[in-house]
Amino acid sequence: MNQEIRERTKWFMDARFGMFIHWGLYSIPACGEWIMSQKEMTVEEYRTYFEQFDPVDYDPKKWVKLAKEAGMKYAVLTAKHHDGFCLFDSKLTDYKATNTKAGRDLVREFVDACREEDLRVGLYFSIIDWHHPDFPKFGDRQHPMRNNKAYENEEIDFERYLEYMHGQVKELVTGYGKLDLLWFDFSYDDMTGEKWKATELIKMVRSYQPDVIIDNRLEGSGESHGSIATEHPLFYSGDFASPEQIIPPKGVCDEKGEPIPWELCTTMNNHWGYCKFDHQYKTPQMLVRKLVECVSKDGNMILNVGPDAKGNIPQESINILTDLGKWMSKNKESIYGCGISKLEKPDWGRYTQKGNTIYAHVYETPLGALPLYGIAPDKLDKITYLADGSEVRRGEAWNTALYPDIAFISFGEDPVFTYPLPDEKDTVLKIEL
Ligand code: H79
Repeated sequence: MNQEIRERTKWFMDARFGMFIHWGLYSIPACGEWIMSQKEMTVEEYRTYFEQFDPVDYDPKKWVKLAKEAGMKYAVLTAKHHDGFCLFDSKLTDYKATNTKAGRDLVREFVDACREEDLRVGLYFSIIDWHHPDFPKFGDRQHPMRNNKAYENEEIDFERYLEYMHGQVKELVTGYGKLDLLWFDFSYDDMTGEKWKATELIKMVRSYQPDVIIDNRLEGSGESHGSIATEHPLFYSGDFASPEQIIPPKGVCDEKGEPIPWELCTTMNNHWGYCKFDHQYKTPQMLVRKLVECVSKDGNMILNVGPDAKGNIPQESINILTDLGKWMSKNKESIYGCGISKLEKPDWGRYTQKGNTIYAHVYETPLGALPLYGIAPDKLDKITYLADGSEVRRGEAWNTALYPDIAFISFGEDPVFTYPLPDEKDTVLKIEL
């Protein structure tokens, strides 16, 4: 990874935890953000939602406060998703929030809210656009991006589309102050890199926003990291990899095996956009563990919410965020600025590390004393419960002689016996070497 990327992504790698917000016209039918494509709707049919859009409860300050209370350090909003509807006041289209009942630039308010609450601010921008007449929508019935039968006879001028797309990106990077992050989505098949005139696009973006962090999807997708994960990244390969709905088994490295910045993007239930019938939410405990998993592999997690048509984040999501916030308020030190540990992954949980401090995330009650694999007894300086700072007792194996190289700890009175974890949900030990 080059020095420039390392410097620009410093805040991002330290932040570790962000909020993704998928919101647009699709929150009205409430079946996820792909409904236009899945139902093979025409632009005219989908326009019904444009006529209906009236987010009376839109108050991005509320969203941003929730993110902050959950311990998130940045937030990314869909300025435009695949359906082409703009939450911002683009001069290049009428298909925008300004022309709906909302009557104003919703991106502007979001950006302002983030800055007010001291959150880093990012915008998601779909390079796919199902609304623009010059964007291809048909051609391969097997392909999710090219299966809208309504457009069987389409005749398009892709150059014209690119001019539009580049123009909108320019509006975003020139009209909203300093942006911290841009999340382009996504390349597929041969629609990648220079097909989007990616070099020209990135040059333009960088001329206005030299420090903005850019994802890798002008070249890659959820399925391929692109050349960012090789020894010779292209100019437009981006600053971070963006694995979607999966944590890579070993994080993300380049060909030399050097870690590169990456961010898991994931949903709380199984949809990005608001979906009224999807109540299959992950538990807060699972999400905490996924965050820890990312950090233990040098990555970030951006967790999605899909506000409803009025602009409210679903109560289920609010409850989850509140729980995450409780955990983070006690244990954030094991997340921010932390990364992969030099120690091997323990079978009872995870290690994260910052400098000489190890954070042991203990998931299971041990058989006897807890073996701190990889840490010799004489290497230990001090162990405390991160949640309250109280000291943790040294333990020992029943047959310590067999394990002279492993430090043990005990959760109770007797150094060799089993005790339940102080709090099964969030036992994090701070170990100073
Ligand atoms: O913005 C979110 C998604 O809409 C977009 N990227 C994230 C951040 C995205 N997710 N998946 N994809 C793009 C690739 C396409 C997946 C598909 Fe499907 C599988 C399209 C059709 C089948 C997912 C499932 C969407 C509809 C059904």
